[in-house]
Amino acid sequence: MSDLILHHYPLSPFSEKIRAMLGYSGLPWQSVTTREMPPRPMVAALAGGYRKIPVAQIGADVFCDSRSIAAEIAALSGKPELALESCSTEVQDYVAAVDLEIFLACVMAGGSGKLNQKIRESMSLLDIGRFVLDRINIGRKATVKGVGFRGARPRVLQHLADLESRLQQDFLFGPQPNHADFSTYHGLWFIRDMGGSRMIDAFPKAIAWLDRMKAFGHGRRSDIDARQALEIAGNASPRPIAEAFRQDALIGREVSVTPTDYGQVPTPGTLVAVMPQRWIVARKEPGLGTLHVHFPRQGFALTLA
Ligand SMILES: N[C@@H](CCC(=O)N[C@@H](CS)C(=O)NCC(=O)O)C(=O)O
Repeated sequence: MSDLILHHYPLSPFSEKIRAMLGYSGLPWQSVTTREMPPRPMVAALAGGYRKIPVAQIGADVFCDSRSIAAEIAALSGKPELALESCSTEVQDYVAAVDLEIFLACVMAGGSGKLNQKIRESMSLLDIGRFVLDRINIGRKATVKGVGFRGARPRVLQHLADLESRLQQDFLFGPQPNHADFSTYHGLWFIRDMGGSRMIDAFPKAIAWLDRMKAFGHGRRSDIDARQALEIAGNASPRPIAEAFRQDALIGREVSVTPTDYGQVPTPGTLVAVMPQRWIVARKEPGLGTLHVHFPRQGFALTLA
């Protein structure tokens, strides 16, 4: 059993990106199912203010954003192609677009009776109301507006046409998948497998690729509850940080790290590591002690408290 714990919910596309990576990696993992919107007190106890899902945990180290989580899966499974930082600049630029602009277009184009049915099955009426208000609120405050509802379907169709012409091999950038395949997968999974959309029907290579991705499954998952996950964090100490990452002039200062695109809730803490792709802040959580929370630098802002 690996020590990786994923906090996620079934309908979350970015969680599906990570679940599929876990399937591909073959790594056993522990699953904690969260609600579809805050309040999520157990996740908040680990990640501070960060409000997006998925969040992962290894002992007292907490990983925010699918890119930090992917880097951990890559290291644990010995599959460097899953870490975005191991990929070429071309792949990194592609992922930046597909995980933001295309993701938003997929979510907007994905609405359907089938999806509404799934939502009704997984949430109470009161929670559906809260969920809708929460997402309206996120949209209002977002700094990225995307293509909007009207532009979403044409944008997804354009993306599918691009995908169709890229797929000259089994995966997007070669015979094996890398981070980009999983970033592309989750938006289309949401549209086709959650929403039942037929948009992909005219793109045979994209269908075959999506089925290849889906066949990775979710790997070896065992379910635990959030209380057990917190107990694991409380009984662990954050892993040591190499001296090379403790040289920045801001080390030891009180800071906040906040996403710059949407869901911009800051996580305050003490800066303990500055890495080429990552910041780590230490926070003290009552009952759990010191936790180290990891963020990618790209798409996040660090400010002095
Ligand atoms: N850049 C983030 C995006 C994560 C994201 O947008 N997650 C969605 C769910 S798929 C979310 O948090 N929505 C609001 C919520 O669940 O509260 C990542 O790569 O993990």
